[in-house]
Amino acid sequence: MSTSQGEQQQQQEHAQEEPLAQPPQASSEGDAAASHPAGKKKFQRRRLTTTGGLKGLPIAAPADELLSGAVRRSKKIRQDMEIKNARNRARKWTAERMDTLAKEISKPLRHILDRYNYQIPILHPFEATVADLTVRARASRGERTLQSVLDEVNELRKGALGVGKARAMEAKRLEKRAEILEVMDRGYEDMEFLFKRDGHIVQDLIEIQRQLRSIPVVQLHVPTIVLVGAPNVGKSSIVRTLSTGTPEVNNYPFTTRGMTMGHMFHPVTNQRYQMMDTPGVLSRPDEERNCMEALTLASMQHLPTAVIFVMDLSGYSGEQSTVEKQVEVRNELRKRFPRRPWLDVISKLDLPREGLEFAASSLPEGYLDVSVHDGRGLDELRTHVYDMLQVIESVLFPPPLIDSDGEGEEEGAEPE
Ligand SMILES: Nc1nc2c(ncn2[C@@H]2O[C@H](COP(=O)(O)OP(=O)(O)O)[C@@H](O)[C@H]2O)c(=O)[nH]1
Ligand SMILES: [Mg+2]
Repeated sequence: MSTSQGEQQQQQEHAQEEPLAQPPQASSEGDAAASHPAGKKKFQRRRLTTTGGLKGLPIAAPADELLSGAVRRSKKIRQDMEIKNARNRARKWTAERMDTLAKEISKPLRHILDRYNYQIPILHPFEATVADLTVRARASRGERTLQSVLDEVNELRKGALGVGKARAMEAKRLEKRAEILEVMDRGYEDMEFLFKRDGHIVQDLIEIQRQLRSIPVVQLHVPTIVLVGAPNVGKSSIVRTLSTGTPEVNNYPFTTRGMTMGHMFHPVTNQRYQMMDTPGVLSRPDEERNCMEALTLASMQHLPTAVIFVMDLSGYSGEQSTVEKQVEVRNELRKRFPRRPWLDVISKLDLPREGLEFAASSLPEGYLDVSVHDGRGLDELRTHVYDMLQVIESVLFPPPLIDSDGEGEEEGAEPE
């Protein structure tokens, strides 16, 4: 793909992202237990200090399997032949079958609801943000949110218990054996009707589970360098060039654009580290930023990362990424994250540069010029990356960025 085609496509993809209805929660300051859709409880449990919490969420069985399993198990219940009176025997039989039918449906649903209510509020703050973005992206497509799905699953569960109870009670009031057994049949019919009408909600839950579980797990113990910058400035190209081996592409459920994740090894210590490309950030207020930008901000806020900020002065990055706007974003983020190990890189050295008069006076000091096309500056960039690694090790690991209470470092709260 030519440079300009690639640019156009990326610009379009970026433009298609829906703006968020609310400002992205890029800050770890808020109480996630209170602000997350699934987090109703007032008291605060300790947040996880590791990632991977979303993978631990249970998976629901499809509605038809749930129903057929419950029917099968309830129908295994036989009549109690010790009871000689046919009416009493039928009453007990009906009550037991209806009770089992309802409980076999309610129990697994209850288990799932409990696990969600427990797990979501204590997710690692980065994963909490990603889960939130996933759910919000669904809502912006007019699909149900996680909380409304969980509420409706709970209604289905209560409905199933209601059917079982009502038919068991009815059987107790009837005198004739034949009528009692008819009530049992109607109980099974009611349950089938309930599932035909509302069973789709279980499918919705499975769909959300699939999305949440597909979210890539970021390794917190491996030092990570994130490449941040406007769209199209050459971030992914730098990750690919510096990586050892083929970089992975991480896919997030709320965007069609994958994020490149490369691995490198320190030449002397052989220490492994990660280089992560992030979605482009535009110069605009947080309220107008989309899910992708929120993801970038969350990775800077909540992950133990060093930052390479990439700018492209060639004028080939498109209208949203003029030199002026790129400098604005750079300065905004630097101010927000003053303590991050940080390196400014200017990419595409092989291309002519536009707006140099403006750029010359406003570019950050100490930036590095590189071109992945002709290789200039890459050795120097590698050396800087190794130096940053030492800084990440000493600055970001002891003391940890994310403390045991799960509150991230309040960057920007104090001057450097
Ligand atoms: N001429 C030139 N083009 C580059 C260079 N680095 C990246 N590009 C091109 O710029 C476009 C965007 O690059 P990409 O790495 O996808 O940018 P990202 O959106 O910031 O990840 C692609 O078409 C690249 O081929 C470079 O050093 N020189
Ligand atoms: Mg990219």
